[in-house]
Amino acid sequence: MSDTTKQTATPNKVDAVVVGAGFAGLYMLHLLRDKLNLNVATMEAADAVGGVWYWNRYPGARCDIASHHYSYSFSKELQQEWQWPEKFPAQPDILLYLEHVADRFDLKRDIQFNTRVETAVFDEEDQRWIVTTEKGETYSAKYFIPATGVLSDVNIPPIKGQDSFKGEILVTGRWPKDGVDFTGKRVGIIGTGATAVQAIPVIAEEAAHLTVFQRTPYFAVPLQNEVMTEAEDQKIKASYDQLRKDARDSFAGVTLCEPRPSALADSPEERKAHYESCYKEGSFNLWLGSYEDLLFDQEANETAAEFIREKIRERVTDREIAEMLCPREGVSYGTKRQPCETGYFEAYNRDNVTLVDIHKSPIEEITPEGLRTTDEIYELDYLIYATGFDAFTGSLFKMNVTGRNGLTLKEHWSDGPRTYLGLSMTGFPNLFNITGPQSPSAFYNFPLGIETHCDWIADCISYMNENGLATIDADPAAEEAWLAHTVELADASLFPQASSWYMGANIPGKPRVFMVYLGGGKAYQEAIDREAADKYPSYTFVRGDTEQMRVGTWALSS
Ligand code: NA7
Repeated sequence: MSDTTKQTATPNKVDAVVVGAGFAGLYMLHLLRDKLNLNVATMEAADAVGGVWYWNRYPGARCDIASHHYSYSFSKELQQEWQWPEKFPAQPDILLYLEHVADRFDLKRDIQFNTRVETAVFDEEDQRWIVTTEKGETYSAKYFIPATGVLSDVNIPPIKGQDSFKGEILVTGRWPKDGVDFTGKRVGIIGTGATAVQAIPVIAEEAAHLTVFQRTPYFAVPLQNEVMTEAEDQKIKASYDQLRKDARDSFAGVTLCEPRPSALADSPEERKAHYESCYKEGSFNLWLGSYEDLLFDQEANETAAEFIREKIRERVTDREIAEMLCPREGVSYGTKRQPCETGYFEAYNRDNVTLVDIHKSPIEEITPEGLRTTDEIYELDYLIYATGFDAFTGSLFKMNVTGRNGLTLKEHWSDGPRTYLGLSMTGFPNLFNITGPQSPSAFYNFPLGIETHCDWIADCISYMNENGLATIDADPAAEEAWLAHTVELADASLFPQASSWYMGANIPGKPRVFMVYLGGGKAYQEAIDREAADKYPSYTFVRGDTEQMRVGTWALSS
């Protein structure tokens, strides 16, 4: 238990506090303010909208889901008027889009920028959340809605000598707003996950020399990005309703190749042809659209793994480097998030790129001049940490969330996240998660997953306000059952094998548990719709003083 309540003067009273102004925060604010007529305070640590797309400005940053899918569906006008320049959106274009959305729906006037939430404590007496910010302001809110994203708390592993470096240390997830000029510079990068795979080929073009410090090789697959033609854009826009319907009916909220039943049932020739066509389609088609048993059967998985290793060997000219880039036999493909790449493997054919195996020769320390492994010293002007995130839980814990009876979220989740439907936690009334752990989350197209959650939350709040209800809290048995269900789904797959951020295994000391609901978007939507249609049978409501309630006029069905 902890006492994190700040004693302050009269708090600002609002209906809801939303934290974050990325895809989730913007849409949540829009719904609560403009559809339910609630008084909403939105806090954002950055000086502008964008969330993860504000912070991740590193060279080559791009979304691996196609532009027309990776966008809001709630406004048909917005869908039709926005023009995506490329098939897969680059970070600056996503940021422009979110700026446009914020302006178009007049959202900025209710966002407090440069404001970081420090504590959020449920006040039992008033049945409200008391939220404090680093600036010392206090808010009293009926609803507390973190929209902080799954990948926002950056992981910066402590390395001996870090502070002694005379060059500049850069972190991909906190990239300088004005960019960095690597011309003529010696650059080092730690990490070869999805972020580094995007950054490496771009930085290699600019830097005098790039040294890549790789601990684990990844099964990366081409993104297959291209310029969006006017004709293609118009064609998609003409059938947008169908595209969204198909996406919502799919596993991952985005239409991919139709997976065949089993990699082992096809002949080697059929399988190779199918893998080739998925590889050519790019993005997540090979990973999630090739075979249904790929992520559940080790032998099936190995056929895809070997197909990708062969591609790496074809694309990398130096035999030894090619083998260093190939995940070894027995390592499952796709149990860590599949990076999508553009010219990644070819970058290692350049004379100005060096690959260092830090699994074999670990980093010993950072020195004033560069980085020293057990084998060698590398002199550097810049050292980039592409070392990922404390995913799912990091940003929530940093807000020091405390529920009923002084129970902190950190304590409630000491063995890993436990939620009901990924939306609520027992003992944390009126707090709603958006695309957090135990929802389809990172296995679902985020903008659509965000809309699904925000619509459900807005509908629930509307129901509460119409019925004079003060609090909603998930029943412990429902939370327990949902936890068991998510674990059971994960255990049937190969995912728990990997030391991935899905498992919390990239952060030392974090409980090792798979954090995503693996039942797919459609099954998930049915589960949360049923809960709402049956009037929230797995929750307990407390009736409140109706004078304090505002009555929403909007419902999902309208
Ligand atoms: P990831 O996928 O977590 O990758 C982080 C990389 O950094 C990975 O290669 C790690 O090696 C490496 N790493 C992490 N800590 C260390 C230490 N201490 N020493 C050496 N190397 C280290 O993060 P990304 O930012 O690339 O991608 C995260 C998600 O963002 C991505 O999946 C997309 O959804 C968007 P490891 O594999 O752990 O051996």
